[in-house]
Amino acid sequence: MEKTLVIIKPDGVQRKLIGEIISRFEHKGLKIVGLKMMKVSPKQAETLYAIHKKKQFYQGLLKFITAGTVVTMVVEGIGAVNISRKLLGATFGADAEPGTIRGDFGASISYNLVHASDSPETAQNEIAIFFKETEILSYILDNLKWVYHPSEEEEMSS
Ligand code: FUP
Repeated sequence: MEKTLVIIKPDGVQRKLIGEIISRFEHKGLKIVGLKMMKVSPKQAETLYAIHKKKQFYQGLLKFITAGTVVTMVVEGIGAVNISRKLLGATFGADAEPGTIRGDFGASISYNLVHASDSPETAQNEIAIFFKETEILSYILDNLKWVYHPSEEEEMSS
């Protein structure tokens, strides 16, 4: 089953949006299989944002993600990566569509509340930055019977 990494960034925690943001993922039908509060270390931040190392905003990005408490989550579901990106909306709240997390709660052109991996491969690497295997749980949510059609069951139980 596809998994992705979601981070509620320091601005999301400070603005008391933890519950609201987690609800978006739960209500969509995705399953939270890993969850913790933490402070991102400089090393974790550098690994997470290695792809942006040459960008002019890189240092600011490191400063922002390490600036305060965050919530990290592993979110699971069929197409979890793609669905999570859609739930987030465009990169900055000022551009993001209403109905998305960034569109509903963000007005900034630099703070953007939440991170989600941009591909299944990236997701695997990013999950490993923040979670040990033993911190990712496998459990049944009975309501998934009403989230997915029976024809999707095989993927659901894999
Ligand atoms: P997203 O995938 O929507 O989170 O955004 P990107 O991967 O394009 O960028 C990663 C992070 O870099 C964003 F969360 C915000 C930051 N960023 C800037 O600060 N300035 C920019 O011009 C672009 C991105």
